[in-house]
Amino acid sequence: MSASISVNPTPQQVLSVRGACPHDCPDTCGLLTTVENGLATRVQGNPDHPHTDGVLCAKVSKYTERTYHPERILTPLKRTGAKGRGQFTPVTWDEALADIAQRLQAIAAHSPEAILPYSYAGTMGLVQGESMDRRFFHHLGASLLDRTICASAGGEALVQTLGGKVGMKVEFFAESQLILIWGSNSIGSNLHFWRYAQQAKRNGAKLVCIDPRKSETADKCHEHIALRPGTDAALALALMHELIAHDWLDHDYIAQHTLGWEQLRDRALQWPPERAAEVCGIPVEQIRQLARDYGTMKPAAIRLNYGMQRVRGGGNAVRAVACLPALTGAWRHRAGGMLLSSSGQFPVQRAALHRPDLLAGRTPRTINMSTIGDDLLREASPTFGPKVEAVVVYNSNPVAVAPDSGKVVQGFAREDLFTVVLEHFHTDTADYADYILPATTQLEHWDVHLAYGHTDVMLNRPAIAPVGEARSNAQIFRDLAARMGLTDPCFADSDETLCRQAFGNAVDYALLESQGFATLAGPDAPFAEGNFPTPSGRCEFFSARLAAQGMDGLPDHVPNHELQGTSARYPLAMISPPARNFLNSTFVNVKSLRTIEGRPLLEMHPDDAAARGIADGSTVRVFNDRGSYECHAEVSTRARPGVVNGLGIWWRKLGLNGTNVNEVTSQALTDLGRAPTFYDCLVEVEASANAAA
Ligand SMILES: Nc1nc2c(c(=O)[nH]1)N[C@H]1C(S)=C(S)[C@@H](COP(=O)(O)OP(=O)(O)OC[C@H]3O[C@@H](n4cnc5c(=O)[nH]c(N)nc54)[C@H](O)[C@@H]3O)O[C@H]1N2
Ligand SMILES: Nc1nc2c(c(=O)[nH]1)N[C@H]1C(S)=C(S)[C@@H](COP(=O)(O)OP(=O)(O)OC[C@H]3O[C@@H](n4cnc5c(=O)[nH]c(N)nc54)[C@H](O)[C@@H]3O)O[C@H]1N2
Ligand code: SF4
Ligand SMILES: [Mo]
Repeated sequence: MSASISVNPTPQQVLSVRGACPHDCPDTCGLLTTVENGLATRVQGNPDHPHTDGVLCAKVSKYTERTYHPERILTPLKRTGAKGRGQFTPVTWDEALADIAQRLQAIAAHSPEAILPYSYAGTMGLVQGESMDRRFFHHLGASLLDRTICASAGGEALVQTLGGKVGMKVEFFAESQLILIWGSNSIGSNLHFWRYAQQAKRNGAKLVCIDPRKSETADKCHEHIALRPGTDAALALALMHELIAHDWLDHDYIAQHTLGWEQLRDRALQWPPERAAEVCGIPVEQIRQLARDYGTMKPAAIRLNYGMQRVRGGGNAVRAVACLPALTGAWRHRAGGMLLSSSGQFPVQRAALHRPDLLAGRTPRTINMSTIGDDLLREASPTFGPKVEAVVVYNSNPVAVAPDSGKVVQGFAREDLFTVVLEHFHTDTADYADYILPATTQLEHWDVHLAYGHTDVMLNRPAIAPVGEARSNAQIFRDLAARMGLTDPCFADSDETLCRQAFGNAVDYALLESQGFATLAGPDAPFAEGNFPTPSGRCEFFSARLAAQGMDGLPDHVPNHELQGTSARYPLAMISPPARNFLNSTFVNVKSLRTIEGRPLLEMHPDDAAARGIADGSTVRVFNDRGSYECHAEVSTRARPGVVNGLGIWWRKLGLNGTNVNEVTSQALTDLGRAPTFYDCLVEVEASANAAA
């Protein structure tokens, strides 16, 4: 391959520049951007990166459409209209930076914790996501943000059970005989794993999908187990019950490499398949068959994704599933075991990147990003601390993606809140900004990435010059630091220097530069001989650390906060999984992708629709005490009876009547990890009074 690489493409050249996909997706693909005369003309998958194999999803194949979008923000903007109206006027960088620096400094002088950074994984890059920004806010002594909105229930469950975000190498799923795809729509959200699963299928493997929704992935598996949302732990405990009853156990592995077997056995024996069938709402025979398959087909692998942990008992559910491979000794084989996230395997030098020493002994309060609605509305108090006076948002669109959006909107609409948003586009959140600062995209800046669905470090080189006056996030925080006169040399580190600091000597940077990726070393079957990164070195069925916090040391079924049968007013359980052509709320404004998605919709089983007189395609109102969401009904067996699927996450202003699905979701948190419970949500649905044609 002729990859001539240049950082500053000069005119009259055709270049092919290696990068990495920045999006919050397990696949972290290698990109190859064609640049002609300084313009990016095509973005393709890097054929030399094995996991990418030259293939991108539809979303990122459209990256030039997103990059050169006519609505791209090209200059700093200052608000001229009321908050939320989206009325702004262009200002110079000098004017914006001077005013922002002065406002933040004034707040920091009396109450640094009244400043709140708010960011997530709009880019997963370590430089544009967690480097200069952290240094800047640490220096100020701003509030810390608990970044829980996606994965912290499952993440905490893995830490407590396996010792970290660790698991199988994704490529070995191709050699499995049985694959359980559990709480994951792989075709939509983990395409490159699905390619390995397809290889396994061609080699004769059986694929089982465990998901309340009949997703595209469920369509392509041999079996689909459509359990009720929030009942996965009950299913996992019943599987354990059957493994015990039929002695499909690896006694030697259990004795040598696990902790708490006797207690777990007693717990599992309380879960005969009949009991779980009742809780999960599935046939008992399906559970028995699944247990037989899991107990007898080898090697057996589980691909969990985060879908199951967005309910009250999400942490326990992941813990219960994570016990299964140790019971059967599946870990002995490289094609056995499980994978939820591989991110804990990467030797990120976070102290070097974040520089927590800049806190200089201060311990600011921590605010949970999942309760931003309530927290922006809280007054000062001894328990909460000062009222939030300034929020700086980057790599996130909380007005669209955070739960209970009625509250979030109210919070961001506060006249006395100073809001700065670093963005590419006029998102729902940007509409509430006092200043919008134009940020570069992945094609325009340096970054370095870990992945949560494979084990390669990826380097991203800029392919084109910044569009308009855009600056990288790191540059913007560097500029703000300079305005404030911060002299620590760490505020002068360039983006490329930050790339090198992210892994220090733990990764061969020369290799990253020459081939665009570097594969982490590590055994093919990491837990074949135990060696779990837990305190005991074993797979911890029983977690002494949880017990010490007064929690259940064993996994259990923890029922949803909003349990069906307990509310006559809101009888339907709603889940809101991702739409295939959006990535969370990113890409909703890319017309070609929005056209494929069509319109905001709610999948509803024909029985539930008929009982409410709702016709396919009609406009409906989905509501509960928190709010009301308007969308189109899609009457379909993709939804199981009693459960509706509100596919996410539309921009409010591009949806119907300025609403999206998070109008109805709640700020209640999970059992572990302080995470949101998006899929633990009761609603009612009715034909909309506004039913337009
Ligand atoms: N195309 C696309 N890809 C994405 C995203 C996107 O928005 N669009 N989002 C990205 C992000 S941020 C993440 S975190 C990842 C992973 O994101 P995930 O949230 O894991 O998303 P999915 O892979 O769609 O899998 C979720 C599946 O879980 C199912 N589900 C819902 N409730 C339950 C339950 O209680 N039990 C079980 N067993 N299943 C349940 C849903 O129906 C859905 O099919 O995907 C990433 N990839
Ligand atoms: N109802 C419901 N709600 C959900 C979910 C669900 O399944 N159901 N999923 C949840 C999950 S898993 C997640 S991860 C969250 C995701 O929520 P967010 O992390 O907020 O993700 P996005 O909606 O993709 O918004 C990311 C924003 O970052 C911007 N961005 C991208 N790159 C850069 C950059 O380099 N610089 C700057 N300044 N900005 C950039 C993009 O333009 C985009 O507007 O949503 C959660 N919300
Ligand atoms: S969103 Fe995922 S599948 Fe699509 S290009 Fe990025 S990493 Fe690859
Ligand atoms: Mo996520």
